Amino acid sequence: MESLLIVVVLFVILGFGLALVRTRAGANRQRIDKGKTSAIDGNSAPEVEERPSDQHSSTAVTDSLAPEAPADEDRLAEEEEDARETPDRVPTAPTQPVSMTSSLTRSRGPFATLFSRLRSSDAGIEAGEWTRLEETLILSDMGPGLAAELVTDLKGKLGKSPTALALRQELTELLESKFLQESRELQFSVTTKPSVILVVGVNGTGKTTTIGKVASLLTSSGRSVMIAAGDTFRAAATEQVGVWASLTGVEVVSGQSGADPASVIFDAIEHARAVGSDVVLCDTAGRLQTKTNLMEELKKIRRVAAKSSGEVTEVLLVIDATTGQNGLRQAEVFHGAAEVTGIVLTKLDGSAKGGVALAIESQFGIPIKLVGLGEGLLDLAPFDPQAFVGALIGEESDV
Ligand SMILES: Nc1nc2c(ncn2[C@@H]2O[C@H](COP(=O)(O)OP(=O)(O)O)[C@@H](O)[C@H]2O)c(=O)[nH]1
Ligand SMILES: [Mg+2]
Repeated sequence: MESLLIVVVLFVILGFGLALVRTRAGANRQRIDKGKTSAIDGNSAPEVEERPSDQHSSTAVTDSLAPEAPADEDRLAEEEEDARETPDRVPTAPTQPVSMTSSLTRSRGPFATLFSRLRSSDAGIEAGEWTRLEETLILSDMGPGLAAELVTDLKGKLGKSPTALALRQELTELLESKFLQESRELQFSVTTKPSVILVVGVNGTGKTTTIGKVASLLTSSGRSVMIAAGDTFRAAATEQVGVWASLTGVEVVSGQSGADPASVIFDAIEHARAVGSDVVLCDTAGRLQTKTNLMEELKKIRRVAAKSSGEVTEVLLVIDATTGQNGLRQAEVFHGAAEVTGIVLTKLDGSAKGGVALAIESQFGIPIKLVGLGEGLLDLAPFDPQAFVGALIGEESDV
């Protein structure tokens, strides 16, 4: 009898415990759902599907231009291949801007070591140091070809055994001279509204984050901005873009998950035109440059956007500086598919390989326009070659 009582009491306690756990889980789920909804609702994003006339016009354009459908298997393979897949992080508040010098600390490390060793030798640098300089240039991801060319040029100009100071000065001049582009400003149409900025690149490079940062930059300079949620592949992509938009107070136009991205972007541009927005920032899904179908999809996005009533003034390729030399291949293929007008080099704060910027610009002549220096809203800076070279190889006082 006594043991029966104990069993009954145990059951009652267990039941009560289970009920408590369920209630907590339910409360959590509700909180997360609420967060999702408010991110989208907060921007009162017009659903493209709710505007039949727009939908019709864009379908007509996209259908006539349609290449073969991109294979979803490619997307999945791509997601699996890409170990740097986006963790869907968004900032909760703007941060203080980060300086290029503090961001490139890791890139600068090998140069600082090299120059501090060279400085200790009064008699000019020794033969073996040229090899170390070349290695340091390669380590910073300028690429072996460019590194060898720089060392040959330096030897030609300075002789075999220059002082560390002379070497640093000449290296600075040479590196700066490799950045040939004069205009790094974002371009806007003077005749057509809206100006359209397509943002493209491989997975996880920072496209969506860059869109949030650029939206902040443009709205603070008085432009009215709209975001087209053109990454219709990843389920959380629209939500992510919505959070960035709510931080900057701009409207998002999105389509349904899996919708044709070209169509969503077209509709967003037409909507922006109708309400008089100055600029449409178009997010796109990440794609590996090796996937032909996805690059075809990108060409289609470019063509369809060009047929809209806006004007495509920029195609920004977002490259993760930590990818190093692969960035060169990305620049080549994306440029071939979408006529890239500028590079945004992100994650310079976490990279020891900032030199890829130099390799890309000197090889393809595409200007580096902006650099990402962190995850916050303000961690975006115009690219300044002199500041970049100074931050990369260290200040003169370091030598
Ligand atoms: N450290 C650093 N992280 C960045 C930068 N830009 C983006 N990220 C991070 O990179 C990850 C992927 O960014 P996301 O914008 O989602 O990439 P997307 O897939 O190209 O749209 C996120 O965790 C971002 O916070 C940057 O300039 N510096
Ligand atoms: Mg994204």
